[in-house]
Amino acid sequence: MANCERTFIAIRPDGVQRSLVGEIIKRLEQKGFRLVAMKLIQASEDLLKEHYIDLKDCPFFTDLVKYMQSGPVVAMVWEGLNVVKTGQVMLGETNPADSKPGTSRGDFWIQVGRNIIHGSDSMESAEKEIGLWFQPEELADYKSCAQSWIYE
Ligand code: DAT
Ligand code: MG
Repeated sequence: MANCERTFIAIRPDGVQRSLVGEIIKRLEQKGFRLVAMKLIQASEDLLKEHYIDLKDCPFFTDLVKYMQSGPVVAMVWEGLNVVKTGQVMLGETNPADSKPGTSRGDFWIQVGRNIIHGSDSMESAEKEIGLWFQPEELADYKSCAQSWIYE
């Protein structure tokens, strides 16, 4: 079902340190997406290298992995209609200058290497990333009572 699309969203170490966890979660909750899983985790180097494997040849790869290990991250799975695409729009662009006000990055971020939040860029990456960060039993199975007020 389209309403059951899932994405992986993580608040990165700078987002946690800057006390933006509540604000970012609030935006996703208020939009109407359903929270499926969440944990505060100090990610291992292996996990992060696998998570960013597509960027392994980029000059900033080592710094990126180091930065992601510099503190805990809040790893989450969110569910809803078009959540991958909409989640990315709500997060903002990779280039800080393109991130619009109203997006999490647009409102809270200045420089590319400290961009507070990660979101899956496709349904395939979402599936891969959810499997990487969560065990199947960590994904909560419940029905949101707001469902029929959010979807026709
Ligand atoms: P996004 O996080 O918007 O999906 P991405 O997947 O292309 O962007 O890159 C992952 C992260 O790598 C990004 O959040 C920050 C870092 N990064 C990307 N481009 C960079 C660059 N040119 N210099 C330094 N860090 C960069
Ligand atoms: Mg990306």
